This record gives sequence, C-alpha cells and structure tokens, in this order.
Amino acid sequence: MEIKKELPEVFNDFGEMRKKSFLAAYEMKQKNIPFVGTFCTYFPQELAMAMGACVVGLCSTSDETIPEAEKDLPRNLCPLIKSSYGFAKTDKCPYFYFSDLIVGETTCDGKKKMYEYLGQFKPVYTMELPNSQSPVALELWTKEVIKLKEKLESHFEVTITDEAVREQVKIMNNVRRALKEFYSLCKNEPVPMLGQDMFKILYGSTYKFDKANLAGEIHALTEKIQKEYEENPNKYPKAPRILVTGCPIGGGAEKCIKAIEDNGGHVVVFENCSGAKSCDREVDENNPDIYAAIAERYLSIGCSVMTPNPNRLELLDRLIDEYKVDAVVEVTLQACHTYNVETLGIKRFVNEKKGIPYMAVETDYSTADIGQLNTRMAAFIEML
Ligand code: BJ8
Repeated sequence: MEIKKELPEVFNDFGEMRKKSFLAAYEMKQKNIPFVGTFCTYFPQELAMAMGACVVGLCSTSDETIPEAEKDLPRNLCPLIKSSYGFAKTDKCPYFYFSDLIVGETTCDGKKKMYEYLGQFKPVYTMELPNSQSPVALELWTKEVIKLKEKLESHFEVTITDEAVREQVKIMNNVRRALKEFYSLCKNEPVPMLGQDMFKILYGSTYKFDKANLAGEIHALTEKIQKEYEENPNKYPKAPRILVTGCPIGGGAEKCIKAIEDNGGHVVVFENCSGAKSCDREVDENNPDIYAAIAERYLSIGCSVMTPNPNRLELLDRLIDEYKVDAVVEVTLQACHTYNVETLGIKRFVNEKKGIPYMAVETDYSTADIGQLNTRMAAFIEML
C-alpha cells in the first residue's frame, strides 16, 4: 500500500475520521451490517467483529450536550459520562443512532450507573468487569467473555465460531502491532512528528471500520514518515520530551496536547486509552482456549478502575525509559475519582522511582481553562 497524499493532509484526514466515517456507517447500515456501540477499552471487540458487526466507540468528548445531560444527571459528574449521556438523550450522535446494541462494563461508578439509563434509548448489555486482576477475577471475566459471545448470538440470531474469533484476534493483533510501530517513531530524537498529529492517527484509526486493511494503511504511513524523517531529521527541533497519561483525552481535552506543544514541549508518547494502553498487549494467538486468551489480555489493561493497578505503573515504567521521557503530564477529567485519586501514586512513582518531574492537570471539555493551561504548561516546560 502506498500513501499518495502529503503528510499534513493525511494527519488531518485521520483527525476528521470520526465525522468522515458517518457516511461509511450509514452505507454499512443500509447493507444490514449490525452495529455494536461501546464505551470502553475493556470491550473485547474481536467477539462482535467475529459476527461481522461494526464496533463503534460512543464516548463523546464535546461539551455540546452537557447542559441537556445535567437536567438528568448530577453536575459534578465526569464530563465524558455527561457528554455521552447527553448525545444519547438528544439523539445527536449518528453512531449511537446506528447502534443495535450497546455493551458496557462495570468500570467506574458513574459510567456503570449511566448504562442503566441508556437502556431508555437502546438495548444495553453490561459485562461484569472485576475491579482487580487476581486469578479469581480472571476466572469471572473469562465467564463474562463467554457470556458476551452468547448474548451477541442470541441478540443478533447468529452463531459465532471459534475460527471466526481467532481470525479477528489476528486482525486486531496486526492493528495493535502496526499502531505500536507507528507511535514508536517518536522514540527518535528529535521527533519525526508532533504529538498532536500522532494523536490524530491514534484516535482517528478507531473510526476506520475496515480493520482488515487498517494495519497495512498504518504501516504505509509509518514508512512515509520514516522516509521523510531520514530526508529531513530536523523538521522539529529538540524539545523536552513529555509523556501524557491519565483519562481518555479525545475531543475537548486535546487542548492539553496543544498547550504542551505550543509552549515548547513535544508529546512523545501517550499512555492513555487512545494510546499505548490500547495497543501494548496482544491477545495470545497460540492459546488453545481463545476466550481465555481474550479475557487475559483485556483484564490486564492498567486502568485506574483496577485496585491495585500495577499494570499502569509497569507500562509507564517502560514507556518513560524507551521514549527517553523528560517529564510526565497527567490529564484527568473533573470528577473522575479513580484517576484523580491515583494521581498521588503516579506522582510518587514518576518523581521518586523515575526521578523526573510530574504535573497533573484536571480539566473538562470546555475552552474556559485554555489560558490557565498555557500559563501552567509554559512554566512547567521552562523548568525542564
Ligand atoms: S479502560 S480509562 S475507557 S474506564 S474518565 S468515565 S473512568 S469517571 S473512561 Fe475509561 Fe475504560 Fe478505563 Fe479506558 Fe469514569 Fe474516569 Fe469518566 Fe472514565
């Protein structure tokens, strides 16, 4: 595969992918392709893909529908939850509209309670995600993975074969590897692309529905960036290298990436759900029990809903070393208790174990704090 367009255009195309794919989704609906709407990285998407369904992320990331959501939900709730509920209530999200079934998981308290209300608008199925990664928890989660397969089979009146699941596992592992290879470009110093552009690809690729061809497309893009970098390695001058961690940061919260890079830093890696957290681990294709392999891989995601949450530290530890990170910025959404409480542990780990500076930013999807964000980032980056 060859990418003909110039890089800025490719980045912008991916940046617009959520909107651009509305039409593709509509066309798929016309062909009676089922849609499964999801809100979380813990959703084992290979199962829905194995019945030919399109899996679409429904987490909304704009403050447009928050006032409507606040008529029903508490104001001091995470903006991701309010925004997602607001889009469902006002029927403004085409992906929600197209979804035949919504699958949630018992992650944080706000999200799992929201799923109960989403049932007013769409059929909802909630998987019981344990909040730890112990052997007992894995046993429960493996059963939940099998129960999900059975639910999909009964809801859509289809049969999901083990072979079809294995095939989708291979496809998704290829996508994970390709994305990992892509963002690994930023191990280079100076960087070959901005964090803002890297994020557009990572986030936009989740709205590319043809997963079988996605890995090839990402490979081609990686090669193109690599080639341009070899020709012009100093396009972006050396700058402090920042790792971003914390809550998902699509949409309104992308202002934090911009604030870092407008004030002299480069985001070299994202640990969040739109970044390494979703791609780092693969499903073990050689495990004779493919459902156990899927359960094992998904349960190991290091989200703050887990107690304890050692896998987040393990991933951060590796990324800080591999990407020669100078400082960590943690972005949390207001009223996200699990991530906000975990900031203390992350700060201690980054400062004491890794010996580098750390800053936490609590934000929402509005533009109200952009001035303050810029001031704080400028001061932080100048200190590095
Ligand atoms: S695996 S990060 S997508 S739960 S920000 S709604 S935790 S109050 S989004 Fe998440 Fe899955 Fe974890 Fe990833 Fe609750 Fe926090 Fe809001 Fe959150």
